[in-house]
Amino acid sequence: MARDFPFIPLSISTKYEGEALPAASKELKDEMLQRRSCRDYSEREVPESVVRDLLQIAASAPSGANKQPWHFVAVRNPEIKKRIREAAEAEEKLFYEERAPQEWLEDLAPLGTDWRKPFLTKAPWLLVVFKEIYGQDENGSKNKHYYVNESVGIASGFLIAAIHHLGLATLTHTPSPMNFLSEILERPPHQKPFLLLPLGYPADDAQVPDLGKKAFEEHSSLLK
Ligand code: IYR
Repeated sequence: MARDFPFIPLSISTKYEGEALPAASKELKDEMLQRRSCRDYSEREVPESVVRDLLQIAASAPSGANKQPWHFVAVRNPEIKKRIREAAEAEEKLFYEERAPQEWLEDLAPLGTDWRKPFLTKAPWLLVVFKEIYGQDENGSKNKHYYVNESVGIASGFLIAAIHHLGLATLTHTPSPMNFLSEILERPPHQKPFLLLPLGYPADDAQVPDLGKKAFEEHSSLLK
């Protein structure tokens, strides 16, 4: 096939043969099924190079027309984390005490959450994921982005899986509304807050709610 753009060989070769493949998938499954959203963090430092690697992994995700419609802001500065916590807790207080419908509050009850978000100052890093609703080059001209929510959701999944693989903890926190993140982090109008992820080691005494996942037949159908 004649192509107008350059192609290069795919640099993935067969990694597992025979029984090694099912053994590897089981090992990976067992590891991934240990992942939990964590709200209790240690103050132990996570090196900047680790955060850079994690964000490069997230930014390697597939995206619509390879537009990479995301921007990540990693916050370690205690003053900025404090401002984010105060703004998030103000929104959350309104959510829990006024905005949330009864059914939503009942659905959240098993999670044991409330408006207090100590993890926003305790975790050594806050990773803020922005979606870019359109692209903008240096001279200010706009270009289209495609499947933005899908793309940024996939990138966030890469990030969460990589964090877990390193034995670190995170949580997908979505204070609503979260425009305060654009103001505090001084982001341009084409970048909209998508997700807020604390990153750190879990606290030694961290606890998580005793929740289960759906059985295979409930979440998947295998047609043979
Ligand atoms: N944003 C609130 C409420 C909340 C909503 C959902 I959906 C959750 O899965 C968990 C919490 C909060 O962060 O507490």
